[in-house]
Amino acid sequence: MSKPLVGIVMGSDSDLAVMEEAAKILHEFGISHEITIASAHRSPKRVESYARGAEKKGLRVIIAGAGGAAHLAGVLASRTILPVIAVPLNSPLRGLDSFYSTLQMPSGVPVATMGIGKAGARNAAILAVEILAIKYPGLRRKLKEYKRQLAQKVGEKDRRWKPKS
Ligand code: RP5
Repeated sequence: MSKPLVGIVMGSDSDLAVMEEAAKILHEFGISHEITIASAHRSPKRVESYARGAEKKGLRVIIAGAGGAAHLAGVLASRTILPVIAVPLNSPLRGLDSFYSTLQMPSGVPVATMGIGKAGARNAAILAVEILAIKYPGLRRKLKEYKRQLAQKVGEKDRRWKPKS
C-alpha cells in the first residue's frame, strides 16, 4: 500500500459511521488514505502533532469530521498549509452547531466546509479527489467518468418513474 495522500480525522469513534462514507469514495478512486481519531478539545496535543506532521509524511489533503462545538478542522488548519475540508456532523442540535462552528473561520485560516452528515462526508472525499486531480491526470479521467455515471443514474430514475404511455 502506498503512503496515504489523504488523512481523514474525526473527533470520536462515534463519528466513524458517517466518516466511513468519505473513506469509501477515496477507496473507489484508488486513493490511499488513513483514518485517525483525535479531538480538538479532549486531545489537543494529538491534533496539533497530527497537523504539524501531516505534510512531511506525505499527506496532501486533510478531511476533518466533528460534531457539536466542532473545532477540529479549524485547529488542524491553524497548524498546516495543507487544504482542510470539514464535515460538520450530527449533534443534539441537528448538526447546525457543528456547521456554524466550522463555517465561519477567521480570515487567513480557511476551511472548506461541506454539508452536514453523510452527503458532506462523500463530498469531502470528492473535493479531495478534485484537488489531487490537479496533479494526477488519471484522477481527472476517473472524475469525468464519475460525473457521467451520476448523470446516467438520474436519467434512469427519470425513465423508471415516468408513466408508461
Ligand atoms: C465531538 O463530539 C465528536 O466529533 C463527536 O461528534 C461528538 C461526540 O463525541 P462522543 O461523546 O460520542 O465521543 O468532539
